[in-house]
Amino acid sequence: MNDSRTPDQHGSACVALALGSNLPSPFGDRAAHLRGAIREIGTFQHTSVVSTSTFHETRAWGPVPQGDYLNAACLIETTLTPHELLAALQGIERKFGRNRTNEVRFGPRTLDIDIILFGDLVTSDSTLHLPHPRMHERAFVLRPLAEIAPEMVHPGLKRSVRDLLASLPLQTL
Ligand code: PH2
Ligand code: MG
Ligand code: MG
Repeated sequence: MNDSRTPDQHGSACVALALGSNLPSPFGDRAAHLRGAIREIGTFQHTSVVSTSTFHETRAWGPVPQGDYLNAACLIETTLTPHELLAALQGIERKFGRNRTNEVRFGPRTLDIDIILFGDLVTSDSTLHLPHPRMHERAFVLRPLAEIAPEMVHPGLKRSVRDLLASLPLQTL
C-alpha cells in the first residue's frame, strides 16, 4: 500500500473523505445515510474502504441555523482520478436524497461527502479544491479523521491531522 501517493499507472492514492448528514430522507435517518454511503463507496471500481471513524454528533457550523449533524470520516484506497471519484460520490449524495438545485450554501443536507485529502495532491479548479480549503479549521472534519488517520499530512500546510486538530481554537466545534 502506498501511503500518500497520487494515482498513476503504478499505484493507488490514499484518500480521506468527510461525511455529514443533518436531515432524514425517505431512505432513513442521518446514521443510515452515513452507513449507506460507506457501503456504496465500497462498491466503487478500483476502490477499497480502508477504515471508517465512529459517528460524531456535532453542532451545526456556519451562518445557517439548522439541526445537529452526524459526521464521520473514511479512508479509501483508489485508482480513480479525483474527478472520477467526485462524480461517483455526488451520485451517492443524490441517491440519498440530495438535490443540489434547491439548496442553500452551508445549509442542511441529507448527505454531504467531501474529498478532504487526495494523497499529496494539491490542485484547484472550478469544481474541486484539494486539499479541502476549510478542512484545517473544522473540528467536525478533523476529529473523526484523527481517529483513523492521525499521521496523514496536509500537503500544503505540511502538518498532520493530529497536529491540525490540536491547534484548533478551544471554542471551535
Ligand atoms: N456541513 C455543512 C454546514 N455545517 N456543520 C457540521 N457540524 N458538520 C457539517 O458537516 C456541516 C456543518 C454544510 O456545508
Ligand atoms: Mg461539506
Ligand atoms: Mg460537499
